[in-house]
Amino acid sequence: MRTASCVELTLLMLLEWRLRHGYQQKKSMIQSLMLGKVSKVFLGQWISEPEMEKEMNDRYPGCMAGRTMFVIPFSMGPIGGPISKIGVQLTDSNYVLLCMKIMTRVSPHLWETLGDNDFVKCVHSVGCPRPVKRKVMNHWPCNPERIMIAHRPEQREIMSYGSGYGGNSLLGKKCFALRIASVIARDEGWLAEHMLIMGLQNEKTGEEKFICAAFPSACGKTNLAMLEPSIPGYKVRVVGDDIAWLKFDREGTLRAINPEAGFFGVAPGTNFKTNPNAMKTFQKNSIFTNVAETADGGFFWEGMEDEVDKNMAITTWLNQKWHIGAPGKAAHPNSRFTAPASQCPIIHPDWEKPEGVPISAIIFGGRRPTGVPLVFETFSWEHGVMVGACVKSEATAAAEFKGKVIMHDPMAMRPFMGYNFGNYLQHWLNLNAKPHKVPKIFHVNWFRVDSEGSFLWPGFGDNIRVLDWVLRRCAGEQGIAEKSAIGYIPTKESFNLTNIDLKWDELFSLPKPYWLDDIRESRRFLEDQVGTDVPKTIWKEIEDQEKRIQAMTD
Ligand code: TSX
Ligand code: MN
Repeated sequence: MRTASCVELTLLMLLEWRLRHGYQQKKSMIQSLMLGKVSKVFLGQWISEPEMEKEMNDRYPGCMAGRTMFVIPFSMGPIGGPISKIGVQLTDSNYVLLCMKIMTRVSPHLWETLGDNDFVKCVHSVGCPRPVKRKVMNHWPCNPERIMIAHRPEQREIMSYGSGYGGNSLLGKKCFALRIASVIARDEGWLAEHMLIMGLQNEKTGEEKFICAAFPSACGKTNLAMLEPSIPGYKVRVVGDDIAWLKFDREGTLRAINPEAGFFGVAPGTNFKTNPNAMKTFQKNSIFTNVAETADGGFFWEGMEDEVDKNMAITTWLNQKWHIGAPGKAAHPNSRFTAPASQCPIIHPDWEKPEGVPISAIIFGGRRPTGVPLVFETFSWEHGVMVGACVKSEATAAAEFKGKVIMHDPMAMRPFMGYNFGNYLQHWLNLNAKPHKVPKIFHVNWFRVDSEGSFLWPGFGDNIRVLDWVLRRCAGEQGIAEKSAIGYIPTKESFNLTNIDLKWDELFSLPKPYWLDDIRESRRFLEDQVGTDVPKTIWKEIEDQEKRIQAMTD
């Protein structure tokens, strides 16, 4: 039993609550903690220890009865590395065990170095004791009505009940490497972020630069991490596609490791055109979840229509007979591949380097159909942190909304924040100090459309042109950028446009009314959701940006 106190609080993720109650709550996370009830704020839900205790006692006693419990010792990051951390997961799911063996470094040798309290404690149960009372669908034991994913950040503990799927059951990933790790990182002076890591080597000079990029879901982060450039000039290699742990070394260089050992990627949309390297990665030793199956035992999902015989008999993820062109979906939209990173043809040779790779640029982005240009460079670290705090993206609509909505997803961390978002922003700001050489911060948008709704930018392999400009800015190249109200914008002459036809002016236009509305809406978001915890520096950046926009010529 633990005693209750105001600081001992539990971060709760109740699935149904996630998106629903967002904009109503006017209190900051800290204020709502005092109410002693679960607060339904947008940036994470919190519950008091005694109430948590009650919820747990309601679920866990006897929850694994009749099942095999597995004990999984795992390392996030290369075993023994200076940035790596150890976890132990208990689970009654063999699916979770198999996925954890791909996604993390599972080794019995971890017991040899493990102390009493230097590991993250992860407990998981599908919440389906035997003999089962309900019908188990498709051999998939779970308890969806009672799902509860809880974190005790101070105790470095994770408790997951009722789900047997993905991020809610593979506790090393979102729960540990983002929610718990962001709290450890705050305490220890580093960052745990929802970012890809990739290397770009200049083929002429041999010089290589590494970048990190954070995007909300449905922006193609995995596709970007494994980019096949459409033009010569760079060799692209992936270090990680989802999570980065970033730490300044003694020289003040920011270094990143990928704490994971595999890719847990969204399957639909992945094919030999959009991501050939992912396709080659999961041809063996991989697990597919909620995808469809072809009659010859292969995998299938939406987006693979050109890669499978059109007469092929297919069984959907719900075990129904189906064929290409038939109504309905073959695979669940959130179906996944789970594949070892080591099998990726463009995995970086240094991807397991214990001290990480040096980061030259941080890129934020979102799915922004209107107003937001292809790329801009922020004015400073502080301006970049503000831009990151205001990241928004078009999301597939929640049940109560019609069509698509633009949702805030600050730093792409909205569902993964382990502590107060205002304090998190202050922690970012504090890193710009003494020996630290902070990287430049950029914002990209691959998804701007014209008045007919057609994409203005070809995306995919052509994104290398954007990264080329980013790296040239990092190298200090002058005369390739122009100052605007929101940041530095590339000059058309400097940008590599060989063999593409573009509506450049439309792609980079900055409509004054749009941007005025945007900055005011962002201010309202921070006021409503973070309140008095927003750092003064961020308010100053917002004010300055509004003034710059006001001064724009219409
Ligand atoms: O992943 C994407 N990226 C990043 C690639 C490195 N997608 C897929 C998003 C869903 C996960 C993109 N979709 C990208 C992109 O850069 N851009 C777009 C939009 C787009 C879609 C199709 C075309 C052009 C742009 N063109 C044709 O289909 C011919
Ligand atoms: Mn992710």
